[in-house]
Amino acid sequence: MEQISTGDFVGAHKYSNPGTYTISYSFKDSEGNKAMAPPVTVTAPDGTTAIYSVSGTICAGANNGDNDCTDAGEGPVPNAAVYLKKGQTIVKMGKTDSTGYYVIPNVPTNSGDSYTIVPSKNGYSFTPSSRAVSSTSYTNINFTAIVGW
Ligand SMILES: [Ca+2]
Repeated sequence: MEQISTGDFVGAHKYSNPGTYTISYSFKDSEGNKAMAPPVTVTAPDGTTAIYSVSGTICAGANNGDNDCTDAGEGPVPNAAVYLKKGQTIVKMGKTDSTGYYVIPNVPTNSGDSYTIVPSKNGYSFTPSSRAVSSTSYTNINFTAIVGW
């Protein structure tokens, strides 16, 4: 129960637990006259929780999707930047190691959040240029790097 004493109705309430809440408004003027607005139901979503690590490989030449760059025709692309984006916003960044593997740990997610992974390295273009990531698809986010662009 919160009370906002006077003036225009401007209020905020933070729910610390997810769930569905009913908000009721009542108003009282200086003479004690009361009025009540119809209740409103709101849903507070799950809080931000770090639940997964996004990972994959960036290989030159080919990338057969088995999360390494050691198959015939494949070669690792080390030190490529890997951006985790939500819309146009970069949320986190990783980098490929000497084997072409990258991992971005502790990706914050609410249910329904979706991200993209966008790789970048001077002198290369990537196929595909970005890939979607979700809470059900976050490993083997692999790319093939092509010299030049
Ligand atoms: Ca491979």
